[in-house]
Amino acid sequence: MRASPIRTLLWRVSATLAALSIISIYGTAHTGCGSAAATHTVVIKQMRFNPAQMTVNAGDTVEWKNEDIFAHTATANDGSFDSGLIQPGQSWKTVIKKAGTIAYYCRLHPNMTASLSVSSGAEQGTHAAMHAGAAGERHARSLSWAPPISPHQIHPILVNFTAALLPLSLLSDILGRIFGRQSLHNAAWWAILYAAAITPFTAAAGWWWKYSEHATDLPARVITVHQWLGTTSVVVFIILAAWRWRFHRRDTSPGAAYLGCALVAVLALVYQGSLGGTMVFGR
Ligand SMILES: [Cu+2]
Repeated sequence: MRASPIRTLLWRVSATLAALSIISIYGTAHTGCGSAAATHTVVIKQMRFNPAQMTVNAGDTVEWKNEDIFAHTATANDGSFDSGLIQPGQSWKTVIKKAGTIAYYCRLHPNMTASLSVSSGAEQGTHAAMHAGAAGERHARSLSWAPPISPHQIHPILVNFTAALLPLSLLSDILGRIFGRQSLHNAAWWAILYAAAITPFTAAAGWWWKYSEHATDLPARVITVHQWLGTTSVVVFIILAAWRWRFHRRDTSPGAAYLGCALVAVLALVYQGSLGGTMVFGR
């Protein structure tokens, strides 16, 4: 068996991950100021809220229009509003009731941050001060880190381990056969064992997400395929690890049947990742 298709596949997966990181890092603040009309529009375009800062009066309506190619949310840091998914071409609006500075962000792309300065009417003079305050908060948010506590934070983190360990195991076995190195086969065994151990947690976090408050955001058709493919892969990973153990125990390299099945599992994992990406980044 030649390694080049696997290498190509891994290159594509790495390139995709690198591109997604760049996309999520991209999108910084833009300074602007809205008018004092009763309805205000924030345009979401190219991973930005535009204007990033807007002054409104309490009781005004703010509408978010998504003119981007990705789905986004407008979610207040203080929980006072949450749009849910705004698909490309759609919009969402809400009445802002509370005065003060409301920082908000996109739950899918936490680097997308913006704020509303909500005046009660008598506070117009403090406009500049509010903007300065909002900017400070925005920068604090982009640099701050808090332990992941909700499933929509935990699942994407665990996914990385699942996504890395299985292809790593297969690649190690293939390279082990090419170079005749037992140490590579040992690496393949441990990688598949870790993959089988961590993937149930990845799937559990996914199910937890589905039954959490954010479930309404998830597109039904995609999540159905994603959840069952994910649950099936938990079982498949455990079977693969048990199968792989039989080779490890005898210090032999796995045969074509095992490698073929592992390759199918890797391809399913790539498809699974693309479904997850579709839900997070839109189409
Ligand atoms: Cu977004």
